[in-house]
Amino acid sequence: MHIIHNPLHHLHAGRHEMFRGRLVPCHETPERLDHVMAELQRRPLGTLRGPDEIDVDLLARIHSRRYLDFLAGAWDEWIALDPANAEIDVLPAVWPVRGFRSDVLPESFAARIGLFSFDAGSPLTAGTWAAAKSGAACAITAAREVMNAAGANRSAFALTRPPGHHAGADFFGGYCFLNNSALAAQTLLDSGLERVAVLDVDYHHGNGTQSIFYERRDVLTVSLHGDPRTEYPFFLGHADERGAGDGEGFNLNLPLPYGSSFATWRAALQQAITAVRNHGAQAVVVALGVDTFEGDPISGFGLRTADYLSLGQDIATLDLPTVFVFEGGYAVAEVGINTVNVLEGFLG
Ligand code: SP5
Ligand code: ZN
Repeated sequence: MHIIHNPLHHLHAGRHEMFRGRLVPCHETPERLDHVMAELQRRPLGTLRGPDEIDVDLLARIHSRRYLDFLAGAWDEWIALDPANAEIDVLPAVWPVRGFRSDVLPESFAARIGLFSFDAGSPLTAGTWAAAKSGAACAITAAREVMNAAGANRSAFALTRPPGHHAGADFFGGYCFLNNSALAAQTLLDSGLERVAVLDVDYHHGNGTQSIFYERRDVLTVSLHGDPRTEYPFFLGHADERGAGDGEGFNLNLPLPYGSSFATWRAALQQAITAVRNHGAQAVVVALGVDTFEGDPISGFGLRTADYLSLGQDIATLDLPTVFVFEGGYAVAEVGINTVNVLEGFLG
């Protein structure tokens, strides 16, 4: 397996996220990725390297130009407002909801960061753009490796943060800025495939990925997640969202109740795998969050460490070129072993 890690990930290290009226320490920390790296040193599963240089034009295959321009310049704008801001993470506090205009780009920075986001839990820092861009390059590189490889080597892991599956074409949120899994899927298509699938096993619904591909039939999006009636991101991820226009029938949501066990979860995974197979996918991108773990501090499923081996084995039954992209998982001490268990189970 090709493992592409983001050497700049630590440049994104938010301090606080908004939770119940207070700023609390971020769950999405650099230590998460360090634990996966350490576990891969104990159990090497393949060659480890950094990403290729990529052109920002590739990001525009998925994201809007005005969003990319905003992200690239956001920190400088923040400092220009007040040099003392250098010590403070940026969090939005005002958003355009139903009935507001989103076509007019406001001059105000506070308004623009609201236009391009959907929560106050995803701090933007001095290094966010550099880290996210390098992370996106990891996902693109991983997809290219899978396309260039043959036989058993047709799998790759983009080991990167910040995560990506909540980020849409023109918004950030849920700790995500650039949609790494969507960029990997697009890269597979741009390299010659006609049908791919994104299988999202993170605890949270992959709202960004769903919205990016909602009206397309070349990318089947499938997500298993905590029921949005009670779980973040709340406003998307219901079972009746099946795609629209050309994409009708090409989105599958499998919401599961808070507290679901591995047995319940695994039955839903079988449904997801069947859907990927029926789509005729020529490759699959797995949005690999391990916040389904029973010990995760912000989630509510009951998967145990050994279950992640089975998860990987089940995905291997697809027998497809596979790009794994690291997403959530906040039980920091266990995130390495759980993630590497999936990859080891997959490799068999
Ligand atoms: C990629 C990913 O897994 N994103 C998840 C984003 C979830 N953000 C909202 C979580 C709010 C829970 N905060 C609980 C704090 C209790 N100490
Ligand atoms: Zn998650």
